[in-house]
Amino acid sequence: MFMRSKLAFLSLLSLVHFSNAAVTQASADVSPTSSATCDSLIERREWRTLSDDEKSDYIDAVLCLQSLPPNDETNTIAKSRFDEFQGLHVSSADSVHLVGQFLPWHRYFVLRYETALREECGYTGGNPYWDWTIEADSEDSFLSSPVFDPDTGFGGDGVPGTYTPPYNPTGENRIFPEAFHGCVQDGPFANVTLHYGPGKYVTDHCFTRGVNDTMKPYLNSAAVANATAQPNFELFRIEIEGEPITPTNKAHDGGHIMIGGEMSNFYSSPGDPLFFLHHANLDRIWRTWQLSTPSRLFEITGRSTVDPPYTNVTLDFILDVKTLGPAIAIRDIMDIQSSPGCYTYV
Ligand SMILES: *[C@@H]1O[C@H](CO)[C@@H](O)[C@H](O)[C@H]1NC(C)=O
Ligand SMILES: *[C@@H]1O[C@H](CO)[C@@H](O)[C@H](O)[C@H]1NC(C)=O
Ligand SMILES: *[C@@H]1O[C@H](CO)[C@@H](O)[C@H](O)[C@H]1NC(C)=O
Ligand SMILES: *[C@@H]1O[C@H](CO)[C@@H](O)[C@H](O)[C@H]1NC(C)=O
Ligand SMILES: [Cu+2]
Repeated sequence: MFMRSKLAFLSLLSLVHFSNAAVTQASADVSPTSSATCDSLIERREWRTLSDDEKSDYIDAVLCLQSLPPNDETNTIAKSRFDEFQGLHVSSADSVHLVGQFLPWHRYFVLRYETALREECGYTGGNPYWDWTIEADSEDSFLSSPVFDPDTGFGGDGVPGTYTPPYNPTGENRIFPEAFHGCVQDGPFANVTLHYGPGKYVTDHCFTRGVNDTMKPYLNSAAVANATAQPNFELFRIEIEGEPITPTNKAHDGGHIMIGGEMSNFYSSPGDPLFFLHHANLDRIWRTWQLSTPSRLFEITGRSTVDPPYTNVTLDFILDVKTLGPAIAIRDIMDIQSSPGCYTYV
C-alpha cells in the first residue's frame, strides 16, 4: 500500500487516427518514437482554476460514469463503468507499483478514464489535477482545499463511527484501519456504494476518507523540488513513489494517505474520484521532469516486476489495461503531446 507496511505496497482511444498523419518525428537522434501528432491538445487544469460550472461539469461526468453499466459483461463485481476502473487497479496493483512502469501505466490509466468521461459522458474538458503543494506549503489543513468542498468539490472527510474496515489479520489487503475515519456523508458522492475493496476484498461498502495533515512534509513544494532535481528516471520514480523503497512516505504514497480511507489502499484507491486528480498531478510533475533535459522525454528504466527474475523496462514494454482500452507500448505514452495522449498541463 501506501501506508507503512511490510514489503509494500487508461475506444480505441480516441486514437484519433489522423488520416495518414502518423508522422514520425524527423530528427533521428531524438526519435525513439513513431507517435502520431495531435490536431489539438486537451488542457488539464488545476482544480481551483475551474469555474463552478466547469467543476460541476466534471463531477457530473464522474457521476455519469458511476451510472453507466460496465462494458465487460463477464465482470460480475463491477456495477458501473467507474467500478471497472477501480477493478482494473485492484487486479493490476501488484504489477504496476514499485517498478519501472509505475508512472507510464498510471499515465495511461488516467488517460483512459479521461477518455471515458469525454466519449461516454459528454465531458469536454481535460481531467483536472490537484496541486496539493498549495495546501502543504500553507498553515491550513488539507481539508480547507476546494477539492473537499461539499457544494463545488468532491465532499469532505469521513464521518467517525460510520465505518469499520474488514479485519485483515494477514495484512495482504494492506488495510490500515486508522486511515478510515468513516463514510463520506456530504458532497456529490455521499451515497455511493463501492463494490471493490477495501483492498482485494469484494464488499458492498460506503465511500470512505480519512484526511490526514501529517503528510504535509511529503507534499510540499520542497518535496516536489527534490523529486524534479533527481538526475535519472529511476531516482526520480523512487523519489516520487515512496514506501517501502524509501524510508519515509513521498508525494505519491503521501497523497494517498493524506486523503485516506479507500484512497489509502494500495489496491482499491480509485474508488475515490480524487485518485484521478492526485495521479494527474504526479503525471504533471513527471512531465516537468521529462522536459527539464531533452534526453529525459524518452528516458525509461527500472525493474519490470517486484520479485525476481527481473527484466528491465524499456520503451517497448507493453502497458496492459485489459478491457479498458488497447494495450500500448510505453514509447507511445512518453510524450503526452502526441497520440494517444494529446493533452497538456496548464
Ligand atoms: C444521500 O441520501 C440522503 C438520504 O436518502 C439524501 O438526503 C441525500 O440527498 C443523498 N445525497 C446525494 C449526494 O445523493
Ligand atoms: C495519519 O497518518 C498516520 C500515519 O499513517 C497515522 O499514524 C495517524 O493515525 C493518522 N492520523 C489521522 C488523524 O488519521
Ligand atoms: C530532499 O532530499 C534530501 C536528500 O535526499 C533530504 O535530506 C531532504 O529531507 C529532502 N527534503 C524534502 C523536503 O523531501
Ligand atoms: C538490467 O539493467 C541492469 C542495470 O543496467 C543490469 O545490471 C542488468 O543485467 C539488466 N538485467 C537484464 C535482465 O537485462
Ligand atoms: Cu496505483
